[in-house]
Amino acid sequence: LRYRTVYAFAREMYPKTVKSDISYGTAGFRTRATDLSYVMYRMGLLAVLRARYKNAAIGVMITASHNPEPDNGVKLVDPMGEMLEQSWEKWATKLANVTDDKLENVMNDIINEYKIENMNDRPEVLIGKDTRPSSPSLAKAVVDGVLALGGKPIDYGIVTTPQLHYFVVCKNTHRAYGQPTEEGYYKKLTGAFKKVRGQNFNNGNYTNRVLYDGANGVGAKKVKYLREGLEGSLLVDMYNDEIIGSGKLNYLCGADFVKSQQKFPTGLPQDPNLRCCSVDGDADRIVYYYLDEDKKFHLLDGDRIATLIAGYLKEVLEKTSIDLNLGLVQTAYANGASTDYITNELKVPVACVSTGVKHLHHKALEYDIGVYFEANGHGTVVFKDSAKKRLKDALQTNNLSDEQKEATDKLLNIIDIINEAVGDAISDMLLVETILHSRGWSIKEWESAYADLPNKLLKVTVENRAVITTTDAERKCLTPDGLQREIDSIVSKYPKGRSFVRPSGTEDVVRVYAEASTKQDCDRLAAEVARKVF
Ligand code: 16G
Ligand code: ZN
Repeated sequence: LRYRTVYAFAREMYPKTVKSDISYGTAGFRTRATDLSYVMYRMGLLAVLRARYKNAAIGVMITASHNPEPDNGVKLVDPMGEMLEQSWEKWATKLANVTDDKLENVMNDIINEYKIENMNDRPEVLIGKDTRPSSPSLAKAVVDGVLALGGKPIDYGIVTTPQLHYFVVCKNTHRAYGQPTEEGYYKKLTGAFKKVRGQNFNNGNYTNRVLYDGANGVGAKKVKYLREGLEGSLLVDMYNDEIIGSGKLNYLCGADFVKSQQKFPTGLPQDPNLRCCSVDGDADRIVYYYLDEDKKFHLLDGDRIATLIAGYLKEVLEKTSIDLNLGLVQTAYANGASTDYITNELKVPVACVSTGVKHLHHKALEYDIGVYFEANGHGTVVFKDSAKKRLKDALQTNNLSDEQKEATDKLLNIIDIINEAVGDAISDMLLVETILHSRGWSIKEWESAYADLPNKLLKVTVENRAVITTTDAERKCLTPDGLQREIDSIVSKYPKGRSFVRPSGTEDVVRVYAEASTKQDCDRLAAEVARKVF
């Protein structure tokens, strides 16, 4: 009987109103909020199937991240906090696009394909949403889908994407990772942060005040709670915190605006040399920046954060008695100067993978300690369980020198500042602040490690972007025939030139990236390559 209701309910309450297909891309489904109700209901169904198949709690996050306020989206979170496994993406796409009368068939196809037999189980589905005005009704659609199929929805209300990932991991590790509540999340992060910082809130050229651009979204709402727990150890000055219904979400502010426009956001005081950071609309990305005495804008993006973290972890690690391998994962968008610096100065191995968090995360898991960041500010650090165990065991042995003991203890606390489940703007901010404090660095000193090569990102609209296929972590084109040869010959004319093209996974465009030793060369290189793509 319940089964009949599932599909009757779908037809009545959440009919498929949109004819055109959508696809589950690198960031799940994302489109205009008004076109998403039936998709949400269906993702509620899919989450229950996935949870039954994995015998674990699954997450559903409703957000369109840095997109404008009228958009929304949805992504599923796997049991250990990863993005939905790739082989299920095609089922998500099928389920979203099938007509109402065939919905039952696709559901049965999934049940058969994965031999899901425990259809009477009542697994938990954790649901979170961002601050968009459309999010509550879309969350209700997910809840209805979960209930219709007999799952147990747990509505976390408005949370950041990384908070939801954290809750899912807590649930599935039986709280070994932390308490699956917001309070548990803040306590874990701030507790570890305060321990590492100690009683001296300032150090050298580091001052414990940061200007924080909340993008008028969930990242603003949540930092208010965090601040209380920090108890003055870090002063977070909040800007752009008009939240629900202001229409200002991500508008002229937020991490995506700052990174892609390479501009200072609206709403923050423009005093020189103040350390500023911006998060995006679901608080899974962060970038730092400042204005100098001449009002020149300086950006410290994901590449900078990655190098700061990797350099520091390497140093702390060397002071422990334990030999763990540390690696850094980037994408082709990482500035060439950062890659040179990591390889030649830090001497940390670097891997390059395709765009998208799941690729970076997956690769980072190959190291004992894997740091990964996209240039856009999404990233985190992952530690192998065996690595954590070795650190903990070492601390128990009592045969460490004081220095080794201190370093091991510090590293273990640092692990607790980090949200290993996924890139987390709030946790990344605490980590950056911890490192700058420990080094006694101002933002300028952090920046002085290396000089970014001038770089440019262009969008080119073509009839069919799928004709471009790539290899070698998207750094080389396979098709159309001859394109790569042309790019190679253009690039060879420019000192320190590098350029690649790839079809976007989130927009109907081809992206062209270029960098070169001067701004003028870089602009020319980008334009020349873009012309070949047309
Ligand atoms: C998605 C990805 C992000 C990537 C971006 C690239 C996730 C959760 N998000 O937003 O990591 O940088 O896509 O977009 O994987 P593009 O394919 O349009 O360049
Ligand atoms: Zn985001």
